[in-house]
Formats: sequence, C-alpha cells, structure tokens
Amino acid sequence: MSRFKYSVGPWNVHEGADAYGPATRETIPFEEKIKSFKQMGFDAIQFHDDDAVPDMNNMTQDEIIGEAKKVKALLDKYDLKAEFVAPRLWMDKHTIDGGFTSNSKEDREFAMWRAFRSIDIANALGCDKIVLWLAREGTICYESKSPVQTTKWLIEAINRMLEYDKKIKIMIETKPNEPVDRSVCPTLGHAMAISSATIDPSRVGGLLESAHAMLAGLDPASEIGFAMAMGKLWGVHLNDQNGMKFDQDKSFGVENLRTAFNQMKVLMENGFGKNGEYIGLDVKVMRTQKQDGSYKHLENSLKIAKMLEEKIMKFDYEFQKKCVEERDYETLEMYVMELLMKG
Ligand code: 3MF
Ligand code: MG
Repeated sequence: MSRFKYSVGPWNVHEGADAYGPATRETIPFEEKIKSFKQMGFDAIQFHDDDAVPDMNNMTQDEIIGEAKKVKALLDKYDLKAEFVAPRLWMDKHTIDGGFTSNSKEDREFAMWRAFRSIDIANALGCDKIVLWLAREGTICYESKSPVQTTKWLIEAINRMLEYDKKIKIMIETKPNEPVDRSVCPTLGHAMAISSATIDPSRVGGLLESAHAMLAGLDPASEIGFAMAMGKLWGVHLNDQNGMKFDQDKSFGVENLRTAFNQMKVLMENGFGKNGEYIGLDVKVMRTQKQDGSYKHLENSLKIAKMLEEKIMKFDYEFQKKCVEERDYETLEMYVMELLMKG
C-alpha cells in the first residue's frame, strides 16, 4: 500500500509521433484514458487547459466554464480529482515567440487570457493549482529579448494571476531548454526567486520534473530537497532521462535507479503529500510500442515508484548514522547499492 497519491496527464498516453516521424498508434478517447488511469491506481488527473476544453480559443468564458463542468462530472463518475490546470502556451500561433514574455504585446495579452481561463477551468474542476511550464518563455536568438525585461514580464504575469483569483496557487515547472534554447526560468532556484519577487510568495511554488533537472545538469533529488526546504514543492513529474540531450520522458527509474531512489527518499523523509500533494508522472511510452502497450510505461513507472517506496522503508537509518559518524561513506554507498540490487 503506497503512502502517496499519484497523478497522470492524458498526454502521457499518446500516438507516438516525434519530430521526425508520424504517429504509430491510434488516438484513445479521453474518457477511455481516465477509466484506465483509475484502474491502474491513479488518484488524480493533470490537465492542460485545452485537454479539458478543446477549441477553447473559439469559446466565451461562460462556454468554457460550462464545458469544464462536464469534465468535472466525468471525473466524479470515476472518483478522480483534478490536480492542476496548465495553460498550453506553446501550440498557438499567438505564442510563436513565447507567451508572457513574447515581444508582441498582443500575444502577451493572449497568454494572459489563456492563464485566466485556465484559472476558471481549475475552479470548475475543483482544484486550486495552476502549473506554468514556460515552454517558449526564453530565446532562440539571444539578442532578441532582454533577460531583465522577460524576467519582469514573467513576474508581472504571475502577479496578474494572483490578483485574478485570491485562492489560486501557481507552480512553476522549470526546464532549462527545449523548445527554447535558453529559458527565462531554468531551475527551481530561479522559480523560488521569482516566487519571492511576486505580490504573494506564499501562493507561488514549484513543480520539479526529473528529466528537466537532468537537462540542467542537476540532480533531481537535490532540486526537490531545495524547494522542500523553502516549503514550496507542491508537485513533481517523475520520469527519467539518459544524459543531457532531448527531453526523453522515460519511465521513472529506468536509466538512473539510484537517483530515482533518492528522489523518492527525499520526498518520503520530508512529508511530501501531507498537504494533499500528488506524485505526478510525466512519461512517454516508446514510439515502437504497439497499440495494446500504450499504458505500459505508466504501469512500469508506478511499479518502480512503489518498489522504491518499499526499499526506502527498509533503509537502515541507524546504519547510515554509524557510517556518517565514522566518515565511512564507501561502506554507506555499498549499503545503498546492495539495498537496491538485492531482491
Ligand atoms: C514538457 C513537459 C510538459 C508539462 C505539461 C504540464 C507536456 O517537458 O514536461 O508536458 O509537464 O505541459 O505543465
Ligand atoms: Mg512535465
């Protein structure tokens, strides 16, 4: 029995298209996906604004809220919660040069419209968290934007969201690059600094994705620990990554098992989940997978996470203390390796 509640987004089950090739699997309807998520043991669903309300750009605020309420009824039917809503600010023609930090004022206003509607959708779905994955907030040509101005625009946009809804909480999902070359807010350290510069730091925190930390050359467990020390880690996207290349969204733990162990360990030791936080997955199944294997990466990631929970329950803190007292870290390291490798 896991001590955590787990969440997943509908985009975790996808058709297999990548930058160099088309889809390899059929689209699975939204309701079928969430039904399967429930059967697999997930407790909550992560949403993009247009996962909940497709075609929202062509709808009024009332119409958007009406559609979102239908999705809430569907969640209720399967006894699932909504964890967060994230404005998808990277697909639209208005966000070619970024959203909140676009050089175009009109496009910055479009990004705000999507952010405000995301808050409306979150309220209709009964959740109080917005995620900002700042996909195109940065540069692909360094001289095209001022790093000072873009940082200020980002803080201003967050302030406007905090003013729009006095209860909403914002989690910044940091990523150093891809699709941009250089992001405005690449690490959780940056997110914490942005938080403290807003009008209500108590409502601005972070979401750490394992692969994103690795792309920044950082250890995800340390990023998690840093934000937890600030009381501001409100979400995670656990997955894995083979080195500093494109964002792979591999199943949790399949490349870096010890790092995965330490992510779970820091979450468990510091009471993650005590305020209702979910352990989120953000994983992609391999493009080679056939239709009937569309969920295998989720099953595997959940299984690995839960197996690591069990390992951590067995972690001998007395033995660790002794090794630390004796400054015998070689023995401590070997203890961890044996713990992970023994059945
Ligand atoms: C990209 C991501 C995103 C975000 C999602 C929710 C598509 O690297 O991780 O997944 O997690 O948009 O904010
Ligand atoms: Mg993510």
